[in-house]
Amino acid sequence: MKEVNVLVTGAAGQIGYALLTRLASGETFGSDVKVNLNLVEVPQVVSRLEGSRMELEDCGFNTLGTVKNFSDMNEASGDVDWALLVGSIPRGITINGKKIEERADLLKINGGIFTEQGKALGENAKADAKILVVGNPANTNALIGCTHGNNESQTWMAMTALDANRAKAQVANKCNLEISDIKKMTIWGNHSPTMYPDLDNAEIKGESASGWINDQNWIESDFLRIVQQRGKAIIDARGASSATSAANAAIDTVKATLSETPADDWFSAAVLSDGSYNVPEGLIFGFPLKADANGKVSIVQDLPISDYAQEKIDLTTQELLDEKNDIKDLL
Ligand code: NAX
Repeated sequence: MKEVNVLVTGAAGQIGYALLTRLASGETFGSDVKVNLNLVEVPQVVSRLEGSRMELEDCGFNTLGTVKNFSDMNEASGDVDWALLVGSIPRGITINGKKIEERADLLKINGGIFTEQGKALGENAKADAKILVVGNPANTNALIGCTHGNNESQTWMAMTALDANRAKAQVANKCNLEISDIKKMTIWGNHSPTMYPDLDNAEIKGESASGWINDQNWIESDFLRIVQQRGKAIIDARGASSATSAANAAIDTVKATLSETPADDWFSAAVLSDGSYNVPEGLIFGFPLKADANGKVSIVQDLPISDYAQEKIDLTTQELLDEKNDIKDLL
């Protein structure tokens, strides 16, 4: 059997819990691939991972390989093909007597984590490793990790697939469509309420989604607001943040890069900007992406951007520039 080595940080958290079985079951990498899991947690809770390891064993998956628990990224990151960086310090936690509420503080604390994780992955993970950052603030955490990884053959992404899935679900509900009728959903920019889900370039049965929907008022008010605020709505309803849908989106992102993207579709994630669409170079920015047969990810070029869309893209660009400025001493 072939093997794939997958590292997951924050593995004892709620997204981690929802993610592990789906990574190990054969659903993600295929029924002919053994999945070796390196689970990483902070020292205080690393012992909980033993419970996750036992549960994985009890699932009886043919495709489950080794499961190892770590609190040290250098030890965990050796020969890794995939790293799913889910662990981060949430807003509202109290550290050294101070409640962390400000974005700048949150960015700096997580920046320290992603500096170390980036270095470890750059030095120890495989040359063609892919790294998906889920932990928030995901784009800027990925920028810090990618900078310190300093390994150009590795691919860093921040997750926006959950936002893309949320956008598709809203359109499907509105138009009474199957999810599979909706293709080419792009989330431009930051994984934050400034993200811009693009219905002009999304397609429904081969036509522009905004043309098909033909209700600009719904698109600019209800749709945009619901997608941008969906994370908060789930916290309000559930008393906890999205976990199943976040884990699902991480699996979707991994799968999207395992084979060539179909000609009539693309996928959404944030990658290092190369200046495409006039986004400043050196931001981790949500773009429309395609993977080739070798899993190489590239940005879909030459999409039309309306004045309205450009305004929204400028807003999310500015937020990412501000975040980058907040952590400039970590780069
Ligand atoms: P939990 O608080 O349940 O779990 C986080 C886990 O990370 C904890 O077990 C913690 O011990 C661990 N951790 C913290 N620092 C670590 C480090 N340095 N190394 C290894 N592990 C570490 O949070 P959960 O609900 O699982 O969410 C995880 C992250 O995903 C949060 O930052 C959250 O904001 C983010 N999200 C990102 C989404 C996206 O679309 N990009 C959507 C869902 C989610 O909100």
